[in-house]
Amino acid sequence: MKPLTKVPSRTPSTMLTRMLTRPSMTALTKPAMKSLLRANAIAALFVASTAQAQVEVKAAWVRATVPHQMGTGAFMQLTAAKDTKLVAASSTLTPVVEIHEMRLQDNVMKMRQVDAVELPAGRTVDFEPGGYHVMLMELKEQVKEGSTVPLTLMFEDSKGQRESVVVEAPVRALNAHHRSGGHGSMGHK
Ligand SMILES: [Cu+2]
Repeated sequence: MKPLTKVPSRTPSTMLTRMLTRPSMTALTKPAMKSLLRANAIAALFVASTAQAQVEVKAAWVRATVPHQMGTGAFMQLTAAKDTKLVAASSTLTPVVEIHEMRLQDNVMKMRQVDAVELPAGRTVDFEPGGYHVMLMELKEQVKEGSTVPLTLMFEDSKGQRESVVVEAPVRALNAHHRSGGHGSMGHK
């Protein structure tokens, strides 16, 4: 697949900016996103398979990094129309993207990779600091506030049908929504 955009981009296109201001990001049902995808020569098949997106992605954001920081998290709210799982994530920012869960274990916040996150029908599942997150690893460049990070989320329903949803996640400051135990500056791997 051809990269959506060069990342991090200091000057997201006006189209992206418009999209980002929308409260809801069922991205591929939006005409703007469709034309954006076409403009970037993403395969037509990809658009077709996501035309009736079953998962709504809201409030996606990525935590900004400090220079030389290797990893950061992407956070969002996912609501599936029918029982679905998030099974993979990818980004043009880095080839190494994993789904992680953070939880308290013996009084220590620990992070582990998970194969999938269940999205029961109609229930919003929060990806947030201190919980589930999409981990962007082996970063080559600083992820700066004001830029956006393209994320492709791959979902699979109970019949094994897959669909992907692309979102442009704005980058927010390091301390945004910060909780103790957040791992924005934690080393990884
Ligand atoms: Cu992580």
